[in-house]
Amino acid sequence: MKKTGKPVLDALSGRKPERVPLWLMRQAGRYLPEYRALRAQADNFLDLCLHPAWAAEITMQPLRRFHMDAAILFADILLVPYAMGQELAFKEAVGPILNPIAHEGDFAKLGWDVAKLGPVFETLERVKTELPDDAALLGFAGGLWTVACYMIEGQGKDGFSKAVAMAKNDRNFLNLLLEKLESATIEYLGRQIEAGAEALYLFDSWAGLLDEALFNELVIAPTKRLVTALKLEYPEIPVIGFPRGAGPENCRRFLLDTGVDALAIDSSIPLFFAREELQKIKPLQGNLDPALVVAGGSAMIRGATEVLDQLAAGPVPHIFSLGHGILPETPPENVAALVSFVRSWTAA
Ligand code: 1CP
Repeated sequence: MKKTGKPVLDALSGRKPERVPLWLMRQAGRYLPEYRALRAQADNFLDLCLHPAWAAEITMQPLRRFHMDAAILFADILLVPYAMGQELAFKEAVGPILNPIAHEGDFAKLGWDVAKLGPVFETLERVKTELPDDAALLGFAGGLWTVACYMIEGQGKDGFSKAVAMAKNDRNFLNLLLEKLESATIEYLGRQIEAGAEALYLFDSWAGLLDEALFNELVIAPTKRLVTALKLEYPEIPVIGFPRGAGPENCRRFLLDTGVDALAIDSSIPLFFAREELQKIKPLQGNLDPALVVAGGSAMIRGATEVLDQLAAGPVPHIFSLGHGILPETPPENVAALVSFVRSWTAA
């Protein structure tokens, strides 16, 4: 098979690239002063996402500063509910606030107007023209369960108890919502591919709230349907799944059953399990603890060395990244030190 010249895409198709591919989850954003400067010019975060010149610039910022092997579209998982007509605002120091969907009456009001996301596709088209030849362009969406959590709860919340209660007691309603999210997300991701996304990322950040049976029904099954639909039309576009907090065994079944091309693992997955049980199935991405990049110094280098020695030294390609998003308080110079360390690492 021909190499693509893009280490991330080579790794995702199972070919071992010349160097360990590297990008960091949530690499664009608040820890970068150049992001904060642009953010200050916009009235609110939604405007920033829907302004292609700004969003393209923010997507490129981490690549200008550090030698990353991928750019990830600057947008948010909550743009899907926005295009469904759910009221959405991002409040400073609070986070996203949505008008919660509590019963069928609220549900009936939801539509789907993909044209509202036209600026997102334009962002991808712009980034495509600026991207270095060796960097891959990643599109993304939220996992259906995670997006449903925010739609039901109306905000980010520890435990998402209303959504979890609905998962246990009011499945008809939740199933309707997931079906609607599924068709919307398939169209949204297809349009991202048409606009230039070369691989897709599915953030199921709240997958860890579900027990095994609910994880099967609300994470594995919908992800499988999503991946199957996308592969039917775009068989060459790889998909990375991120069922955060799911735990080792659920991750294994996710990787076996959903059809994703690679699994992003969070920092709680033991490296030994990752290497022996998960990497034997498909390539992995991860999983340095983001807190170690805040700490920097020898703790960060020790953590990165462990990840590389365990996951990047063997025959299966590995994408080096974090176990969750980079934290806003991360010093950019620590990111620079991490990138240069990963670039200089060679298997012992
Ligand atoms: O004021 C600001 O600057 C807003 C902060 C911010 C940013 C920079 C939000 C609000 N979203 C984003 C961008 C974003 N979100 C990206 C762009 C690419 C990048 O940063 O590199 C991506 C991929 C996301 C994905 C996202 N949004 C997730 C999944 C990943 C994860 O972190 O688990 C989730 C859960 C969201 C919801 C969301 N949007 C914003 C916030 C603060 C949150 C989390 C709220 C909560 O804690 O529940």
